[in-house]
Amino acid sequence: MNTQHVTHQPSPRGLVPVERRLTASTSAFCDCRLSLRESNASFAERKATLNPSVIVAVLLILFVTAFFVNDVSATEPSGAKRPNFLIVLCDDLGYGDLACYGHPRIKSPNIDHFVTESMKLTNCYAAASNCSPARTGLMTGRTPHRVGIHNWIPTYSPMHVRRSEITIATLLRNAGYNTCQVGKWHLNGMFNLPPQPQPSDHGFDHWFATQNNALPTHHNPDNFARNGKWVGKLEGYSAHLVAAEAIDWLKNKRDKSKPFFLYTCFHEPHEPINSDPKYKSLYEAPEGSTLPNHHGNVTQMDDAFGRLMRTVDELKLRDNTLVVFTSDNGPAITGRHPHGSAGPLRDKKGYMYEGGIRVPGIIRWPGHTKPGQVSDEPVCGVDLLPTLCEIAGIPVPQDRAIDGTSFLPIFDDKPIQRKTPLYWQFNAARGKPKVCMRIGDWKILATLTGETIKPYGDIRVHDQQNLRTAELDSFELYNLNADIAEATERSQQEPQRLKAMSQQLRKMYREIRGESPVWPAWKWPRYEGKRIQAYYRAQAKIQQQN
Ligand SMILES: [Ca+2]
Repeated sequence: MNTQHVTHQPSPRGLVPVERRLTASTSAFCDCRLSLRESNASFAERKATLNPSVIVAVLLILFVTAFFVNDVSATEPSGAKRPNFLIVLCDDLGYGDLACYGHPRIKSPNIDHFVTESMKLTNCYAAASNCSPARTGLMTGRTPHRVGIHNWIPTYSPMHVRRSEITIATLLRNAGYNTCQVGKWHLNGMFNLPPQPQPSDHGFDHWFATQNNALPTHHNPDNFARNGKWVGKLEGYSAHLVAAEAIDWLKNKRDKSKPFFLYTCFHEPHEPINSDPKYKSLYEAPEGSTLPNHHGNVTQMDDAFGRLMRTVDELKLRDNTLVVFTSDNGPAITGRHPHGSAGPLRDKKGYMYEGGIRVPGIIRWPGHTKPGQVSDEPVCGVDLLPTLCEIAGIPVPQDRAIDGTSFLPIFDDKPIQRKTPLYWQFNAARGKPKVCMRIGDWKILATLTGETIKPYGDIRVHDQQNLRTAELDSFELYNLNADIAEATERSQQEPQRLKAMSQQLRKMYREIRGESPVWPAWKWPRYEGKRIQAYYRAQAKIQQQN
């Protein structure tokens, strides 16, 4: 028996050995483990010369170990006492896309009300500037490049969150939580296909999901699967379909003897956008403008969020449920939908500047967060896993780098003491910088040597080689407290800070690059794009006929 060993064996339920769950229990127990390890070594070496006193000592240690194992299991908080976790993740909702974050037109009454009951984060970050990597960071507590999620994952791509990764859902399920994921998954290419792990393999008891976007649009999507079975064409709009499933699970399907972890991933307002006319009609715009569709899409999500929150109240779950509302990256702002907003931040989705990564973040946990409380402390998606682990009494995995830090101190208006700085990397990022790091008010960004990787879904051999060999090249430095728009580059005025931060960034970059896996070459079939284009062509034809 080696109590330090943590296995990497793949398992549908992941692995949290009892030994690991005990690591934070008592120092006395740690001492005991050490003694046991030493005793085992001695036992192996001296088994031919065992005497009764050694046997008694070993049995005594085993008894004490067993006592602590049982004791820790017995003293784990009971299901009823541990808080529930409800994570609500939007898709491409920018920092400025809600009324409560300053948008002048978008109507988001449910979220605006929710923020009055909650803590509002002004420095909340996604773990990346686009979908799959950001969701990877949220689920694993690890910076996504480390995990090998280098970019968004197209349908059928070999890129995926491997079985060897341990998600927060797996940790919570192993600790007795009932877990559910609804909406956009986007942690694999071969969604609902055998070669890659599915939501159930990454910790979810119940799931109702799409690989990426709701297709062909948010209206009447036909690409959902529920617990491994395709469900066919659905009627309605994605946000309400996703909320309805979450509500049904909360009311009728979950195991009410257990606390729950519900991960609700709305598709809105990611393209291909399609909003119910009742939400579009709330916005006046010139004929032909896509603004009502985009703004109405945020309102559509807001309405579904409101339904979900009302259910939490109806079921009297509010007081014992920690709710986190956030987004996976900044606004897309595309030719078809140029209406998203990053507020005062620079650039948008796909960039390393703040518009790509800083997002709305609202947390409600009655008795812990205060209504109307505002925190300016930087918090990131990778912090979710260590935070929920701390609340649930589960030690974070010790056999791998966890980049996030528990954000519990902010509930008491205290700063987060980070061992690992906030870090982002996207080799195919738009704009020049591909890597960045934030420490306190300061942010450093770096370009990379070598050929720029195109932000497409192909996996090319030389791109994979480039991921392994590119080095940090030139740097930019900003003080985000004084300059939220990243308008004034400060490296000339701060040479010492630039030197220290660039050295730290280089060290972290190389360590992460060394861990990141390489994927096989793969040609992107553009399956989703073809489906979406076919839908638009069919719609245009219908309009012509009318
Ligand atoms: Ca996204």
